[in-house]
Amino acid sequence: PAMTALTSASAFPADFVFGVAAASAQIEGAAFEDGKGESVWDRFARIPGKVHNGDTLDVACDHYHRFDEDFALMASLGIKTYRLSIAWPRIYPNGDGELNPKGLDFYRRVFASMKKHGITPWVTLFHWDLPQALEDRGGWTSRVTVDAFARYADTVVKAFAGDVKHWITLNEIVCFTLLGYGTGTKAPGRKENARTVNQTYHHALLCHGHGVRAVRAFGGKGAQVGLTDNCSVAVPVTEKPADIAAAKTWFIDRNAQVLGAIHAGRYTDNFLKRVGADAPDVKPGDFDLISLPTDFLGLNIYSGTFVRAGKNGATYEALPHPAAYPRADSHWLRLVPQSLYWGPRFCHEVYGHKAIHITENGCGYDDEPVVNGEVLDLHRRDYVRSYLREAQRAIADGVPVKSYFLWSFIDNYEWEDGYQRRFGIVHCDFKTQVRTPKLSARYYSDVIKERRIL
Ligand code: PNW
Repeated sequence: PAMTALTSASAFPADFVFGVAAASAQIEGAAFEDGKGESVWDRFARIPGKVHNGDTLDVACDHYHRFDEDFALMASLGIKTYRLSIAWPRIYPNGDGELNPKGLDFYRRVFASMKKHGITPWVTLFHWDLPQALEDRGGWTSRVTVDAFARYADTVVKAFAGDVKHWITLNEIVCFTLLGYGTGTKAPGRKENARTVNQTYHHALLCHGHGVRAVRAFGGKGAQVGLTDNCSVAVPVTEKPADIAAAKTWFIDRNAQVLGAIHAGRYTDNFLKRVGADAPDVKPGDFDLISLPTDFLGLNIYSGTFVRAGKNGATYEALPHPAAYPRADSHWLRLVPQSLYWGPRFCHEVYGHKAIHITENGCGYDDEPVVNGEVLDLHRRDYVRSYLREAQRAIADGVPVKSYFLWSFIDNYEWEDGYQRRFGIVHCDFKTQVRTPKLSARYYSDVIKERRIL
């Protein structure tokens, strides 16, 4: 018999969106051009020992000057949807105060170029590049930042309502709060107490609310808005009911501060009990803003934690990954494709989201040389393929996963790991700025064209 029949490769729904994602600070460069203000990352990168190799964001992929070329390449690969972020310090160099018209001009040119190349933008309002001037006034520990964000969000949504229909308020609250103000591994690199850190979360939640409010007020007809969260994903060790129930309880506990609070319209009793005297200050009306209805939930999912039913009366047991468990080069990036099933499924079951977008998924490696004009990143091809299969399994089980954005289009500034850690499906030579599609770009391009796993 002919062996050409397709067996396991089922198609994605007709309206499923495939895209790629990136963030302003990581790709644009031009860190001090056309009136852009300093961001906390511009400052942090210059503190010795904070970023691998002392890499700065000054040039990055020089996307600021090469966006048209980048969109042409994207279009040639059949990529029709691109998630980007707007750099707050380009629009308001001091966070609030005077508007920088050249900042708006830049994104106007970006959206025009995308339109020309048939690419639809999905826009994140804040992807970690806080204006340093606001940090100097307290940063995320202060409500000054909330007021400034409200104004920034209004300005951006008003300016680009005609270009953008999908808005993401904030990217990964935990990364710029806990990691920026608690552990200090990300900008601004502060090490504050638990109470202060909880307050930064609360301010971030308020900004999310202001983002939703801004899109409702100025986004125009058909505009959609949601948060992108990197929720902690629990994967049951077996798919027996007891392990699934344990995983779900761990998931609810671990995500109480952001997703749980937004959903409940207040901090839950469990959460308040856990944080005790370190609970954030909440002003009357805060949660009216924070829990404004959204249109979707964005999830950045790279990995997951295995959980099983607890012993001796414990509800659950979360397991550390043993050293031998496969991972990418980022220490936190264990290869757990089932996270793309259980993450969306638990979000859907627990919070009832009607549309879930995978706003990031991908993997980073340090050593990916170009050989005969191609990076043979079979590791990334395997990663994408195995995670996509789990997204498909979620869809088959009735979980409303509506899109998949691969992180990232091009190798870029991987925060404290600098330029060494490569997440792109397109290789970037940071000396020459030459772009070279990797094997995974060809693979993903075929998947998008055929709309099924290949
Ligand atoms: C995300 N973790 O960061 C960010 O949204 C991107 O800007 C970043 O480049 C990408 O993923 C790859 O790192 C994360 O510790 C940082 O689990 C840390 C974690 C997860 C995501």
